[in-house]
Amino acid sequence: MAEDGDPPNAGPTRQKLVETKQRWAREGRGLTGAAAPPARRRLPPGQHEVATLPVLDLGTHPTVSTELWSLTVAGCGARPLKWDWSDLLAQPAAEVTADIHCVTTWTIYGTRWAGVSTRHLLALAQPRPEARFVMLKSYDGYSTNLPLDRFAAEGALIAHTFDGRPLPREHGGPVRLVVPDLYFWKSAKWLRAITFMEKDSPGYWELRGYHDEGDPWREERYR
Ligand SMILES: Nc1nc2c(c(=O)[nH]1)N[C@H]1C(S)=C(S)[C@@H](COP(=O)(O)O)O[C@H]1N2
Ligand SMILES: [Mo]
Repeated sequence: MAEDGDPPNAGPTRQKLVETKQRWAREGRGLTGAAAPPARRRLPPGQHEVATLPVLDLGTHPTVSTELWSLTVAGCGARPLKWDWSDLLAQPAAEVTADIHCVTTWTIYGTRWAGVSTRHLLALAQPRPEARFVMLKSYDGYSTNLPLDRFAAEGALIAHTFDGRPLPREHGGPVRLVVPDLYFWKSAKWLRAITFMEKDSPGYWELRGYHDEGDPWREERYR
């Protein structure tokens, strides 16, 4: 009865165990039915959750009325655009709900923004394919650079609304960028210009030791 290679004391007990296990295999015993590995954690490495959006900037909150605000878009052969407030409101509206991660280690879950998608802006401006980076410039003298594909990511907005209300001045109103996939310093408040670039060039914090790309999931805080 014993097959080749069976230990000499293999007997009826072991046979029963083998049959039971074969039945379990046929029945799929222990399978949860979960198709995918568990979703990745919500908090990027080194972050902690806060309940409300802090105010962080260089210390001056420029007063930019909606009458005086404008956004200039240029570079890399893009059709030069200059939007005033009514131009901005005339664009198709986009909304996003996103977790925001700041390099100073706070994270806030589920912030709600509305505005115009950067993809829509790109479709209008049509920079040449050589455009690989973007520089953002703000009314307080701030600037920040990011790769064009990060700027163009799903969920990236030129935002005029936060939490269902006009974006408050301290959070960059009337208009700021929101790029949820990168640390929040890439999301320029009081946005006034977007320039497409072939070659990368550092912005305010990037000149002062911050990472060039700033992906929170790769913990790209500093250079
Ligand atoms: N124009 C401008 N944009 C800015 C900054 C700034 O100083 N000036 N600070 C950046 C940093 S470091 C952070 S964390 C976020 C903070 O945005 P909040 O004040 O709305 O939370 O804005 C970013 N955008
Ligand atoms: Mo920040």
